[in-house]
Amino acid sequence: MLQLYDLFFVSSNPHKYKEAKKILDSFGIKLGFFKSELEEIQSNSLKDIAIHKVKNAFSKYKKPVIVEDDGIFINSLSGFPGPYSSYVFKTIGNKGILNLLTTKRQAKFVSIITYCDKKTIESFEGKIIGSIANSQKGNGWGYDPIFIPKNSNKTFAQIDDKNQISHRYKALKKFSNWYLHK
Ligand code: ITT
Repeated sequence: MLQLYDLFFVSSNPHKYKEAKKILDSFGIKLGFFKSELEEIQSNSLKDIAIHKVKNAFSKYKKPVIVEDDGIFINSLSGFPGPYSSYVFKTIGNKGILNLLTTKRQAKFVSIITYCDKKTIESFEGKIIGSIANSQKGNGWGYDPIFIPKNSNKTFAQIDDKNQISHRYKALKKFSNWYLHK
């Protein structure tokens, strides 16, 4: 069973896995899933957080793994919540974010994908620029109902092609290029 997969996504968040699996399928890479809450350090750097998480994941499963750390960075809030996006989502949520904002609504979503096997650790970054909606729109997970990618008037929760444009897609595309040629 386990050998059906090339590598494993380790995360507490099945939504992230489902999207990552679809994206990697399109590049011919078979991604399995270990649902696990990994040790998360506090840091201003998504990459440092992801590297810590991936070492924890590899030592747990002893198989090639990837982890992902994401952050939504809001310009008018000096990049908040950034690396604290998970905690902020669990505490004040989308409603709390909307209450903090006035007219300036530019934001970006960033994904760091970090791979680890016996020999290597490598990180890949994907970014998408956009803005925060005036209210929640659509039924997506996480910040999807409030994030509008640039050149669209719909939120991530309302569009069909999220997996072809997202921060996750861009990071995984870079990862795939590297992985398939290593
Ligand atoms: P891990 O176990 O993999 O760490 P997590 O959900 O805590 O899962 P992150 O820390 O990477 O993951 O995510 C930061 C927050 O951003 C978290 O609340 C996610 O739900 C949210 N998020 C990440 N990617 C998203 C996306 O594509 N759309 C909506 N919300 C997203």
